[in-house]
Amino acid sequence: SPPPSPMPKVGVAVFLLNGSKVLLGKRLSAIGHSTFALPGGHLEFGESFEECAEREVKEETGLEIDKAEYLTVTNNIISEKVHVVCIFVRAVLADVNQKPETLEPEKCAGWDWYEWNNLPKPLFGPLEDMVQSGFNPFPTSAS
Ligand code: 8DG
Ligand code: MG
Ligand code: MG
Repeated sequence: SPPPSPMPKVGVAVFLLNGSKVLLGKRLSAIGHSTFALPGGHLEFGESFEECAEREVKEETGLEIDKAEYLTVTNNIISEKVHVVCIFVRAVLADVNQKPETLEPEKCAGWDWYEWNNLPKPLFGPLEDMVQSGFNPFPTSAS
């Protein structure tokens, strides 16, 4: 029988907003190695976007989030083998005193807060495309 056709995956990425800052980490995964990206991961069977956002942020940073809310979706054809439909969600910290931990050191060099108007470089491709298009994740105009 022919080899199975690859299928697009569903990703969920989280703009964790803290004042006018967002949480980013330098990726160590093959996809987007050394670029700065939002916490997030793949949607599991039966999950809502908000549940996936909560779970991935917790797994990757230890942080508890609140007010998870759908923002937008992008279609990311990253390579011949990687195609991810990415759902972007925003959220805030459940407890503003919580500090991010690097819980998946093989996938991320470390998390930090960055001013929306002074983002680090290079950003992960799909995130860079959104910033270039003028996308702003803040509810009003905190940035
Ligand atoms: P998992 O095994 O924990 O489910 O997945 P992961 O290893 O945490 O996946 P990921 O690569 O961090 O995220 C899944 C996909 O979501 C990623 O390959 C492409 C897409 N994606 C974007 N933009 C962003 C972003 O800014 N951050 C993250 N984490 N993923 C993003 O298109
Ligand atoms: Mg993950
Ligand atoms: Mg991830």
